[in-house]
Amino acid sequence: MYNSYLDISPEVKAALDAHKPVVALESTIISHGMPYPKNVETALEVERVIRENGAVPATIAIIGGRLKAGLTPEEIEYFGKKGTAIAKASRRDLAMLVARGQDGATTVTTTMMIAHMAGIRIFATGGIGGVHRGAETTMDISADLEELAHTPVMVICAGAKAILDLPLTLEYLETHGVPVLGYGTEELPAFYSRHSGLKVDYRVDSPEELANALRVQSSLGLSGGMLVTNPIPEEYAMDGKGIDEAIEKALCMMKEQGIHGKEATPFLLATVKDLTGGESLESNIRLVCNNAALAAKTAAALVGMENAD
Ligand code: PSU
Ligand code: MN
Repeated sequence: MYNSYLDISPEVKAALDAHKPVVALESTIISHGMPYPKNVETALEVERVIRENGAVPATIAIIGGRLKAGLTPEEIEYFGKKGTAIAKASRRDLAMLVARGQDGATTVTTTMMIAHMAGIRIFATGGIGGVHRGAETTMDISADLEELAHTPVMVICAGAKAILDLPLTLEYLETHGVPVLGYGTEELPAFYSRHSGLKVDYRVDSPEELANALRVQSSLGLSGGMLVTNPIPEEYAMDGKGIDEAIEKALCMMKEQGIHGKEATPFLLATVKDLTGGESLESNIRLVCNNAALAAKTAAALVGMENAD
């Protein structure tokens, strides 16, 4: 699909033209999700994991008003260093940032949009946005859920953080027709934890099964995305009280400080990280790499099936 505002990097373009596997990655996780320089190290490591598993990484961002699919290591360094000084770009921000020639860190929403424009169908990240706790009064529901309802990209994540109302997030996804798949599990993982006590819609056990599901969804002419929830590897999981207490405390602090809107998620992420120390950051990095490996294998399985057709 041609879009005059889109720049696909030469490596990503060559891979797409040759029907080779490509995996999209977001940039908000770099600028707003982790501190510098760990964010840059992680972004580069995630790209390496994707290559090791047979796919080409396409980190997505907005730079000087251009939509980018595929960043150079220098561009990743720039995003990591500028951090939260870069605008967090959701769907409503896209036209204004492009019109003004500004930079934007793409969330799950805008990464899905730009991946779709570029012809990339699989996207790996850490956690998605969802329905916030207290949404019945704040109406804070992430645009990520709406994007999953409309844009045909498979998002591979580790579930959603318990800063959100997970049961309501599942209800919202059901209403909007988004399949929630569990990789090797019937239970919805909750980011740092492998457990939430909630059920996914379907358990899926191989990259081939994921790729086939995406192919069928597309062949059926269904327009939305698919959400794959891949539990954090056992050895990095942080079950139990520490993380729950940190989340409760972060939610209280947010209320006290009157933080809302687009600041809510970055505030909660940073506060939970501060309260739990470096351990949660390390878990976060490991789960993103785990998702990147699964995404690369799924992208490889997808093109394998298509090239055999
Ligand atoms: N959840 C995480 N890590 C993240 C995000 C969410 O555990 O980095 C980021 C993603 O970019 C996601 C965005 O798309 O926050 C959601 O923001 P909001 O809740 O404002 O829609
Ligand atoms: Mn929000």
